[in-house]
Amino acid sequence: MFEMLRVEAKKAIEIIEKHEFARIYTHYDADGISSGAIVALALMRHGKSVHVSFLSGLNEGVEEDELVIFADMGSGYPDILSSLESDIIVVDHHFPAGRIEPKRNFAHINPHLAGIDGSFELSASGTAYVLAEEIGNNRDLSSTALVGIIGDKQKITGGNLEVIRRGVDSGCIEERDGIRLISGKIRDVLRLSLEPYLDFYSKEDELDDFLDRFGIDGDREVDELTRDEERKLANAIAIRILKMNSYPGVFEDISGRKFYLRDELIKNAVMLSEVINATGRKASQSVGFGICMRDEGYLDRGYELWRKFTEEVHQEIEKRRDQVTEGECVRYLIMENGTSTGPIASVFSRYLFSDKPFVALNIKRDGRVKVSARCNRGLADKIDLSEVMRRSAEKVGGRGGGHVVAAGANINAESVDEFLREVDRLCCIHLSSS
Ligand SMILES: [Mn+2]
Repeated sequence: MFEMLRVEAKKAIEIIEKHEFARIYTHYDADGISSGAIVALALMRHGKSVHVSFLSGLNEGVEEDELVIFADMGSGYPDILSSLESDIIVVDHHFPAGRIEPKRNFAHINPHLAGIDGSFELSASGTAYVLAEEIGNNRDLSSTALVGIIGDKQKITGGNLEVIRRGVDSGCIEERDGIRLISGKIRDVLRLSLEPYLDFYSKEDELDDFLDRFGIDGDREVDELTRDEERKLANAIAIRILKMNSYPGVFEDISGRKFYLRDELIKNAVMLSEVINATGRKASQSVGFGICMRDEGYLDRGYELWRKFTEEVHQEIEKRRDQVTEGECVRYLIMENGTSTGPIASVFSRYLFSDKPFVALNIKRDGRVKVSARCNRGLADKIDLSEVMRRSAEKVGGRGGGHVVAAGANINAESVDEFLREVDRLCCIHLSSS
């Protein structure tokens, strides 16, 4: 399955061998942090030294160096790649846009260029794992790849399944039947979970009724449930999700298999991914990176950031769900100095408003606007949000892109109205032309 990726990975290794040092730029989300850790560990084990920086996008400004490696970013920015006086390796799964004319040595490891669906079937972390496996004996890093697979809400199929299979074969990933949930007592998990989102956060009485009705002991640890207890819980969650008018695919997305990771500091793969994601969202990527590098010193801080971030997102969801504006073909929410837009847009588009794409805008004090657009896979057959974000942002002098189901943009505050009109118009065109 990875033959074509491995050809490009071999090219990357030829470039790596010319250098003693690599500057690594990676994205600040769970897929980016885990990709960065996989590449960094593989290079360090191979005797190279590295420096890792986290960016929210490539437009943030990148320093040239002898060897620059981009992880979970790069493929969508051919102009920037073409302008750098550096040897460049891109390890990405975003859809490649435009022609890259590299000034020096260049390798582009991207599933889309190798016959694999990078939107759903191979994350950047999985792509980084393919490179790591080519560099040396790095099979244990397959468990780190799961952080990005889960973080990017990818499917456990295709390339991702192949990465997991390698981990299972080498004993570092343990697969169990069940649903993928965070760790903790059932009561806390149901209240705090964002994937699935179950709308219990400040509804403690409703949660008690729910547990009673299904005969579930809320004090049991999710990671220690018997098969029967697990089945009962899964059934109750499925019913809850159905009643919320969610996108029907959400239950399928979390059920079937769950994963425990022998070599990681946090054994439950979902919990690990959530903690890493939270560190990025709270601008403490180095904590998440440290946890991916398996340095125990970062663990307590990671859990603390996770708790804080998760509670903030729940509070923001409850505060904002009545402020949502209905467009023709999208819904949107405009926040000023809000918390991060991505997690809120994800929950809204998958659980609370699943019939249209959702766009969350956060206007920051400096007048810049961070935009996150999300839709569920049911809508993705018709709408390509990466194109919608790219074109709408370009129309107002900003920049956008991403994935079919999860995309983003950066624009200026004065162009919000025009931008949203264009987003709505393009979504309508996508919907009607399919
Ligand atoms: Mn990614």
